[in-house]
Amino acid sequence: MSITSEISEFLQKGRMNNVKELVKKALEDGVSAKEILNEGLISGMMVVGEKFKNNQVYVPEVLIAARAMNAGVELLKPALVSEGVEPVGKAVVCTVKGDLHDIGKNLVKMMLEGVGIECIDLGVDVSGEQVVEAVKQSGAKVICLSALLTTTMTSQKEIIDALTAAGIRDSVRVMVGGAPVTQAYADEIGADAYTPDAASAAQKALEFFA
Ligand code: B1M
Repeated sequence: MSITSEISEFLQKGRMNNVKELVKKALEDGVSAKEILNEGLISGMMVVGEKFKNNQVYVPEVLIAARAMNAGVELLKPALVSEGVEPVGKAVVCTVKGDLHDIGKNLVKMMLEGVGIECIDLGVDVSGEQVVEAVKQSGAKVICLSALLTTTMTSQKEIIDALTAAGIRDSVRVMVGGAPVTQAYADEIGADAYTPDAASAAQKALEFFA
């Protein structure tokens, strides 16, 4: 088995220390940071994301895999910068105004990062003005809005309205999600995409950057 496949396997099992050791070893052996990232870390995270989507693994497994992934990425960062590997693109991620649930939002962020998308995480209880400001400052092209309450789904529309009012609606793709959100609701509020889970969100975001 190649060292990148081993990294992928350990990542899927959430074995952070093994991932760190093997990432260091791969770098020492002259494997490029890009290859370690794509063939090891990202490919492992894609497997976890797919299993999560199919209910073969659950939130804790995703969180420990993501922790292993983040540890591996940290070690790769200096080499990635010197190899000139650009992130796929930038996305703003947040839980909308009035809503404090952040577990799903964090999973979305991790999955996006897992496929190479740089995330600007605005946290929870985020207003349209904050999103507009973040988009202007970062140049992000994708926005992921999480809402877990029927009472806060409307904040997703308010954020889309704020983007329109600021004249930047057409320069971004707005993705919505969260337990009470549906495709029909996404269509109604003029979102560009609805995805039911974090893995699909990452896949959809990749399409928007293609
Ligand atoms: Co709250 N809560 N909660 N809660 N909570 C729910 C959501 C609820 C369904 C529980 C219930 O009554 N059965 C209910 C909402 C009812 C409704 O509106 N229909 C509810 C309520 C009522 C409340 C309070 C109002 C309770 C109160 O104070 N009376 C209060 C509100 C606080 C607020 O936000 N202002 C409240 C508070 C809390 C806690 C703080 C205690 C805690 C949150 C802790 C935290 O997040 N740090 C909490 C929790 C944990 C839950 C439940 C139990 C679990 C939510 C969760 O994390 N699920 C939840 C019941 C439930 O869902 N079964 C409940 C796991 C997570 C991985 O799933 O977030 O759905 P989820 O994310 C999924 C997808 O939805 C999708 O990807 C993820 C999986 O891949 N996804 C996206 C999510 N965001 C996305 C964005 C995207 C794409 C996909 O963008 C593109």
